[in-house]
Amino acid sequence: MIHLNTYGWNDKLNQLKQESAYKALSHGRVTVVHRTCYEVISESGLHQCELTGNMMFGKSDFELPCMGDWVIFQPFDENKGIIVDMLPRERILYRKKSGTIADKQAIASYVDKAFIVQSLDDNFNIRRAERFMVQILEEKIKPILVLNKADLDFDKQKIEEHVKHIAHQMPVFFTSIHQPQTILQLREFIAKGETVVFVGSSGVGKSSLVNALCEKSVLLTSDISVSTGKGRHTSTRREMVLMDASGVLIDTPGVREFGLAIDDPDSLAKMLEISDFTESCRFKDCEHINEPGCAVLEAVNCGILDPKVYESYLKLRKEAWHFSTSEHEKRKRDKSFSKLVDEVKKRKANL
Ligand SMILES: Nc1nc2c(ncn2[C@@H]2O[C@H](COP(=O)(O)OP(=O)(O)O)[C@@H](O)[C@H]2O)c(=O)[nH]1
Ligand SMILES: [Mg+2]
Ligand SMILES: [Zn+2]
Repeated sequence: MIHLNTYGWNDKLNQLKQESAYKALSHGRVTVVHRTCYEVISESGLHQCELTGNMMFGKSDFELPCMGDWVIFQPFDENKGIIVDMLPRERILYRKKSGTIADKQAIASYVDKAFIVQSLDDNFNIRRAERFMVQILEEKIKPILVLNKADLDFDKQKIEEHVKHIAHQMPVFFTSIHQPQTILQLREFIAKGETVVFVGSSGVGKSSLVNALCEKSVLLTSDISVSTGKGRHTSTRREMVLMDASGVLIDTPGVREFGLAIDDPDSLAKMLEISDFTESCRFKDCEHINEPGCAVLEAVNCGILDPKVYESYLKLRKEAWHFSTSEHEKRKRDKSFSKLVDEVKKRKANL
């Protein structure tokens, strides 16, 4: 029998299950999603499941089950099943679908920690780290900055200076797959039953870190795919792995665009640690751009606040505003469209 506690099952989830009309059926966690097939790990093992029509009806893509979701299913045959219900989602990591503004796609749910992985070469980019951090905090997930390839030459002092302003919001680890001690430290940071997602550009060592943490080759890294020339994009590729007697690790392919899906742009000031200043602005509705008595501008001018952090704040805020307005517009549009459909139906009925 498989103990689902190691996958994060707990009393709270069990209570949620009792509220479902299907509480008598089996439950499990989605470990892989293929187009319409979901691999679900349950107490009795792995099941290949499909959704009932009801579960699909009227849903946007991002509302369908994703990796990490807890579902209720009716098993049949030896290892098949039909998903009939899904427990309310929590702590979801979204990515913006490329080319669209408000369309989001769920990467994983029930995430406890997100390791933002960057490598200590050209890849290190504090602005990008801020961006990931803000998105992750918004989802109530704990961000951790993992600076990998610490065996390479880098200026530690300079890096520490760069991450200073966000170190309160997220712990920073220096790691190398060639320095076991650093992997051990990272490992101790992952508690039993916790779910950890690895995000960051391709090539920074996410899959290598997962392998090092599991002390075996559970995932393909770019080394392997280069030498065999295949395997990198196979659909059966596993992304969720269980670490021995500990947490659940989720690898993601390099996410180039990790758009902000934030509804509350004001929370940004807090995340970037400039809310101490915003509270001292003369006007309550100060936008910190050119208002008199703006404490944020003052802090920039007298060198307390790094102008780069300030710029980053403005940029992220603009994007977040853009997102929340377009999300709002989209809802309005959907509403008026369904109204139109209703009217057409009515008119037809009257003919
Ligand atoms: N020098 C060094 N190379 C690493 C380290 N971690 C990973 N790599 C290498 O970086 C490349 C990309 O690793 P991979 O795990 O596939 O990156 P991913 O795309 O983020 O999953 C591979 O050639 C790894 O061997 C590290 O700590 N130090
Ligand atoms: Mg990888
Ligand atoms: Zn201000």
